[in-house]
Amino acid sequence: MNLSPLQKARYEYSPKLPGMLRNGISEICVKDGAPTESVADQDKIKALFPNTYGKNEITFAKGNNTSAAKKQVVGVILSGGQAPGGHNVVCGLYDALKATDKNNVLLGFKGGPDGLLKNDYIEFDDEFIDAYRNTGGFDIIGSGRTKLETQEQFGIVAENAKKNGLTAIVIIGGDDSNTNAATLAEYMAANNTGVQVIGCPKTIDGDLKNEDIEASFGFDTATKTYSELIGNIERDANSAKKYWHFIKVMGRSASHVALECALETQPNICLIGEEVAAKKMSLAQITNYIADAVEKRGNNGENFGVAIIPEGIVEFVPEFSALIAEINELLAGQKTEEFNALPDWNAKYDFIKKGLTDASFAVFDILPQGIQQQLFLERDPHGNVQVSLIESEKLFSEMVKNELAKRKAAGTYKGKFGAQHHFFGYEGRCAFPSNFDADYCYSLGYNAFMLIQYGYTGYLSKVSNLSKPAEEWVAGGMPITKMMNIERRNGQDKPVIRKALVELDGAPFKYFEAHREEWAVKTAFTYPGAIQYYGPSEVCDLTTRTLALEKGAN
Ligand code: FBP
Repeated sequence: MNLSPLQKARYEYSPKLPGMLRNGISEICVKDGAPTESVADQDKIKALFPNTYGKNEITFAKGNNTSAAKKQVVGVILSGGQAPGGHNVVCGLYDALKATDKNNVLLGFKGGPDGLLKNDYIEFDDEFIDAYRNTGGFDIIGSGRTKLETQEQFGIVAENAKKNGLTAIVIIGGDDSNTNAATLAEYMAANNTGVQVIGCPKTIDGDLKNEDIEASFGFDTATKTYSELIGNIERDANSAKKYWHFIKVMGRSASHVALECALETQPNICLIGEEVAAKKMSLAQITNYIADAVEKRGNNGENFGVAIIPEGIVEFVPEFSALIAEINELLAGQKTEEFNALPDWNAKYDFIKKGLTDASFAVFDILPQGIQQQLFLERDPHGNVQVSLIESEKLFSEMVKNELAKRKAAGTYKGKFGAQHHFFGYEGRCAFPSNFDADYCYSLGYNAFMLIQYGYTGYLSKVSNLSKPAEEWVAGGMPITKMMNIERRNGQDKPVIRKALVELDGAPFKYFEAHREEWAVKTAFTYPGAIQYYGPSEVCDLTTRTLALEKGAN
């Protein structure tokens, strides 16, 4: 096989473990912490998780390993969107399992939760694992988005676990997947299957975190990758001085990715969905906010700039969410066929006008035609608008263009406006993990096995103190139920992990808020450059500005 020089070099990289896990398996003991409670709805969550609720947080420490000797057969899945470092979670898990007893077995179930349902797996060995160390992607076993949530599915998983003699299952996933890990753990415990379930916090979106889980893995590498690209674009903008670049970045719901990229690159504009929702901003207000910066810069002779738009932004605009809900209603059931049979866009436009309330039609009517058509034509299998496909970078640039034309006619805007559009998402999800993600993920996997070995179930592998060097990281476990509350999903009350949105009184947003007026008008770009894997630690091992600010940096 032809390997790139970096790939070869990364195979040789030894991920750093937290100091407390470095003395070898026989030197890892458990320190019990306090019992836990769910973030809200304690009585309801307790009633739904009688076997796994309220357990103690734990940390590992250097000391005599007192876990019972037992042959372990562990199954692992990768679940949901790719995130850099997933391979290292599997490698860390494998290494800890084999270091404990070389007869232990790790099975990788293919294609995400489907692999557990179809009993489709491979058994890992050294050669297999070595080909994936410190590499990006989830191709080691693939991933999938099937939700493991029904009793019937749990029954099938339990059956397959029994067939393979599984003692534990590790689910590497985001908030939904770890919610399912908690429910599966409860099912396995309630049915005395003897199968433990452990979760690992993954998602580039950064929205699976709380005071215990400081970061989900992949966020560091993905945001560094996007920030490199945004910095390069900023330099191009500042060189050519002729374009405004509208850059959409991934993050299905929360705006953590956009915020981190803004902290790294100091663009002129960065929208934050959570702020838009809190201030109940309309599309026109957002447009004016961007147009004001373009106007001020243009009138200073700077007809260029960079605006970062989070992928999930439109769902945070109240009038837009109302419009989407009405469109979903308008085309429910048979009406989609009726709509599709209309001969041309004019006829469809009339149908839409008749079907929407005046308020929603007014919102619809100010959208560029391309976006209007997107709302009606690209629908998911349930007939709903696919909000994630909306090209919000084009939506806002078009609306800004129209607003600037009005300002030009009124004589207030004297500049020129030309736009370029970008979407950075898939570019970052499978990058070679940064040293931080390589170390963090390996530690999460290694630690997940220690939780298994010590008999825990329904726990999330937890590695904290992450803004410090790895030596000082703290390894342990947190009951997943601690992160749960009851939310309304598809018309039903469900126990779910609470998604971590950007906190408007949190240090990262406050820092951004304090600087953004200056960045909007001045050219204050910063250029993070490419991820560095080799070189001084302060260049290669540093994690995100978000985490640094959360931990008290200036
Ligand atoms: P997870 O929450 O599963 O980690 O996925 C996050 C994400 O990368 C989002 O940022 C993005 O909106 C979504 O996945 C895209 O997923 P897909 O490639 O399946 O359409």
